[in-house]
Amino acid sequence: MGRNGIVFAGFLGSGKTSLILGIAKELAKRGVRTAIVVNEIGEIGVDGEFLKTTGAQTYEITEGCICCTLKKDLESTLSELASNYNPDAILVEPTGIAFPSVVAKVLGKYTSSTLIIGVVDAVRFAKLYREMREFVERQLREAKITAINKIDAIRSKAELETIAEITRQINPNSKILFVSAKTKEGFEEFVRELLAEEIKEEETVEDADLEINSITEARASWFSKELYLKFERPTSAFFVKKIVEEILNRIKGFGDPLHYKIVVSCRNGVLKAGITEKTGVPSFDSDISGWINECKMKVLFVDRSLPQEKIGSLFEDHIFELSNTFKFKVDVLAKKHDHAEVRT
Ligand SMILES: Nc1nc2c(ncn2[C@@H]2O[C@H](COP(=O)(O)OP(=O)(O)O)[C@@H](O)[C@H]2O)c(=O)[nH]1
Ligand SMILES: [Mg+2]
Repeated sequence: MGRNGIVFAGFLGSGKTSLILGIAKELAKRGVRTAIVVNEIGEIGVDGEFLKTTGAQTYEITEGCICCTLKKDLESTLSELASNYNPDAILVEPTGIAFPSVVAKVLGKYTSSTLIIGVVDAVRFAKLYREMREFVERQLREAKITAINKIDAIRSKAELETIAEITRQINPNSKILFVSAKTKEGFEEFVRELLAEEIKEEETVEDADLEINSITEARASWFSKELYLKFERPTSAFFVKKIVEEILNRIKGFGDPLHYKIVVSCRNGVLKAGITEKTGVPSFDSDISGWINECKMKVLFVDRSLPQEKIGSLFEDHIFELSNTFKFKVDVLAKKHDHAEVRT
């Protein structure tokens, strides 16, 4: 078997990381050596620790730093992992990038086959398609497989068919699969298809603008931060979950979320929670239990109506209030920027 590379395209919050997590677990079961490369908005890699729980070698490339260009960092990360880890599969999530084929082209230098998967958020498809039609179409046009995700949240078969029909018109050559990263419905077939595909990408966009992404297209702002929380006394995971929920709901109350996410990691495990719509409620992708003395908290808020400073001040005010209620001390962790493999 050669080395397979898979690029996950798709709008912010459509479920790319969740799908990668599920696939990495499946590949691990099959004994496939897997590496994951995620490219994050902001200076903090939020999902790395969450993804690392699959056992796959995980690398984060963070953006929002002037020393970075995605292409350069992707090259150096891939070259490092190819020689140090020699994986059979490399799963890449370039956060909301407009031209996945550019990423596939770079990836192709280190793999024998590359495949682009367009991830569609079934819940928000109509809204995103209405508001960012060109962006959505551009991404889907480059996909060999279109994964219509979050089918667990859609009750009507007709609605899913309509989404499929629109994506089919955008790209008649793409294979359409219905999946749920949450309930794993349709997942078996999805993984089977991924492993069966052996496609060398031919069409690539030369000199495409890597600055165009979900954030710029939606004219959104982002705020990210990494904190260290130390509780005065052992605190139930239930309350830590409550804190996370409170923060997400509070900021949502003021803003218009495209994707908010919070990852809490501690000795008990990793908790990830997120929200992708103003009308939505926080969803929990992984959980922790037991008693907690201290934890690391990484947050990323991508919002369409609040400027960065406003998100920052709302977050800071609220965490201060919560620290009084739930009795914890907060330290802001220094920003790291070493493009390194994720370590806990
Ligand atoms: N209901 C449902 N929610 C999902 C599914 N996949 C992802 N989500 C939620 O969508 C949000 C964004 O997921 P994430 O994987 O972080 O999206 P990404 O930005 O594309 O990487 C999270 O809050 C997930 O809980 C799914 O299949 N069903
Ligand atoms: Mg993600």
